[in-house]
Amino acid sequence: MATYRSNSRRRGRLARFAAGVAAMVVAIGAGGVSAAALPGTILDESGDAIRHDLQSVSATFDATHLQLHATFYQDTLHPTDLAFIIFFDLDQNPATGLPSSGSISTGAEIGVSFNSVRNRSAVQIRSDVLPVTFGVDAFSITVPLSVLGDDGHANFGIVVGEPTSETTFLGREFAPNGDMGRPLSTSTHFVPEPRSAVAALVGLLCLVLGVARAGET
Ligand SMILES: [Ca+2]
Ligand SMILES: [Ca+2]
Repeated sequence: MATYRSNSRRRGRLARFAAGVAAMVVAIGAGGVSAAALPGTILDESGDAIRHDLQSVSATFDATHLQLHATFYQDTLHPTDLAFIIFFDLDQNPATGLPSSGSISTGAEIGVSFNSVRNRSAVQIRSDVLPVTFGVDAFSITVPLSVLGDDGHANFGIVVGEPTSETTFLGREFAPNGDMGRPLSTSTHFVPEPRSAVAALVGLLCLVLGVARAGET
């Protein structure tokens, strides 16, 4: 277990952010997951947490937004008694950001935090508040890159637990497990916007037609 203090009132400054995460008292670790993960996705094993047993968390981005999505093993997610922080090492440099502390956050410059005692429908990132959508055994968050303050290329990880107050929680589930106490190592993944793909396809089609017509003349 670990105690985390998210900074709803202590806006966004890294030193304060670091001080909160440094409130960790005990860290837990667990084994790996054998299945291969898609790019930008961390898989987590079943049964390593009694509540909020994380199955996967993904972070993908396009030109404008970062999409975060987490799934949980059946009936283990309880949104009304939930807290989490998704950490991001924005510059993908473990030497900057949060120092190694035995937590999942080494190298992180920022966190997307949720605490059901504080707000049951929104996450906080620095001083910004964004909606979170809960589904069956899952949640999703859309973060504008302008709010993230980054191009989307980052390393990430998550700690999930239960709130102990508006600003603190016990972290019980970590992903990736193998990154405990080590720099965040899982990269977000770029996914082109559909309209960009369509535009590229139309462009390719025009090119092919142009070549065909040139061949006819
Ligand atoms: Ca799990
Ligand atoms: Ca960093």
